[in-house]
Amino acid sequence: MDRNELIKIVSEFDIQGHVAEVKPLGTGLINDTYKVTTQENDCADYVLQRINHAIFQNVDMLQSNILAVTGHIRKKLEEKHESDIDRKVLHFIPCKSGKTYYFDGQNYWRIMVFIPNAKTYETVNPEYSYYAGRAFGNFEAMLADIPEQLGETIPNFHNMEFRLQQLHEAVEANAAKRVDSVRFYLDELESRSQEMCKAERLYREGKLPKRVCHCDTKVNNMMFDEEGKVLCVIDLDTVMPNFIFSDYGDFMRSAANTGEEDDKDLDKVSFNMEIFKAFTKGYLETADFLIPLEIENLPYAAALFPYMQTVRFLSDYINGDTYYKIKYPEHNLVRTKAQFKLLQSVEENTPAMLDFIESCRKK
Ligand code: GN1
Ligand code: MG
Repeated sequence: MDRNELIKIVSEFDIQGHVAEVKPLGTGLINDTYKVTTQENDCADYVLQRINHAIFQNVDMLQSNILAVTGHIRKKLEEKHESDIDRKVLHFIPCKSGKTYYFDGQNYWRIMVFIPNAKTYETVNPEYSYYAGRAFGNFEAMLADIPEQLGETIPNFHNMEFRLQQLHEAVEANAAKRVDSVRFYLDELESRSQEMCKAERLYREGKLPKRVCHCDTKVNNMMFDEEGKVLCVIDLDTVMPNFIFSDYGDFMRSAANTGEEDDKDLDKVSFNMEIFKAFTKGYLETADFLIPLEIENLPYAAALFPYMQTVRFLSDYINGDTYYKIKYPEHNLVRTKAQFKLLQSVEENTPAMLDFIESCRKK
């Protein structure tokens, strides 16, 4: 989309100032994100996003979830007399018709205020990871008493049984004729399927609760300030009721990987126990609502997410790359292999993880 078209879309919103520049921002795999710089020094800059409505099909639900969440967090921060609130919670600007998004006939757009002097990272050190753990525990704690009932913006998003069913359907259809080349991974995934669907079973048995979670806690979805403290959590599209394993597990998957999510060099991929320890410590300090079953299963969560992501990347590869943005033809296969390698490393570290969690609980 060219600059003038983007500026035209920005003009549909009630923003302050005049647009100087619109440039792509971030590395998300789903929505398209742009930074909108304004000409005036005393006006905020903005973030413009094209919502991927093939994936988020109910845009009204999506936006009302986000508004409920940001409104509730803002209220909590105000009650605590926090400073710098505008950098600690996202602020969406309505469009001129009053809606929280603009539909141009084809695409859905939204705008939020750009948070100044904040950074995102693709990797973090243990110190930042500790702050991140505290931030996600705190995020979930703040949302524990949200009065609105949030909708599932992507039905069954982190439902492992459902993701395996999708994989089975992909294999059955074999649309891109790739199934034969990935048998090894299919067998490896199958042999773990019972264990990995444990959360769904515990939920059905009434033992495991769902809570309001973020559900996309990749490390690059947090904004850090100049000192490495977390200002806020961004990318709120997937905030919905889920097991806390989602937030814990997806952060571990993205931050405690010594390699890249899509590393071609599998020797670089392994589970970083220092990041795990720092995050877990921070998380357990603020997530004071957790029940023992949730705490005991944090290592399960750390395995579940590379497992689920292997299933999702592999399904997309088999389907012929219809979901995730790819940079080259075999990208989803490379991602599959890297996530599977991470899973194996998590499995090797599980006894040590259990010991560490036990030691935190004794304190
Ligand atoms: C997607 O939008 P982004 O890039 O932050 C995906 C996550 C995956 C992640 C893998 C809505 O997140 O679930 O874990 O890619 N989001 C959606 O990198 O599917
Ligand atoms: Mg993102």
